[in-house]
Amino acid sequence: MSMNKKIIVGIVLGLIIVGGAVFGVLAMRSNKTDSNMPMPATSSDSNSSSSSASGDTSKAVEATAVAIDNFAFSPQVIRVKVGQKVTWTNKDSTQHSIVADSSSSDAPDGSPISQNQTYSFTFMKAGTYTYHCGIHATMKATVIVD
Ligand SMILES: [Cu+2]
Repeated sequence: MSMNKKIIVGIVLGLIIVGGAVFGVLAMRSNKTDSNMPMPATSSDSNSSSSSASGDTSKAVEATAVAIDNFAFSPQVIRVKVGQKVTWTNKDSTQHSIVADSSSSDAPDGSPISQNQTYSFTFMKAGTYTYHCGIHATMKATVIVD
């Protein structure tokens, strides 16, 4: 390789290194401005999935069977007709019970049931009956009777 070629190669390499450094600085700067851009988007959907403990009554399911599974009533909100019998089946190894929030002869007030046992109650009066587990107060659900 001649002297001139070595100089040219050196200049070219030098330009590549300097150019790379400048490009790198510019890239870092643009990354910094980019990282500031998405900030407003993160605070947009904070309250998208809020539901009350007893369930959204608009999600009522026409059903007369309710499973108690993994410390939850499912479906959480059911809709039945006056005179229909609702049966709860406990799928958990833990005991649960079905107790109306407002004590009344028209509303269920069951004794604890063990795994695979059932409890039934016939609703004879229209109304919205919120209930809970007598053992685990955080387990809540609703029966709408009409
Ligand atoms: Cu329970």
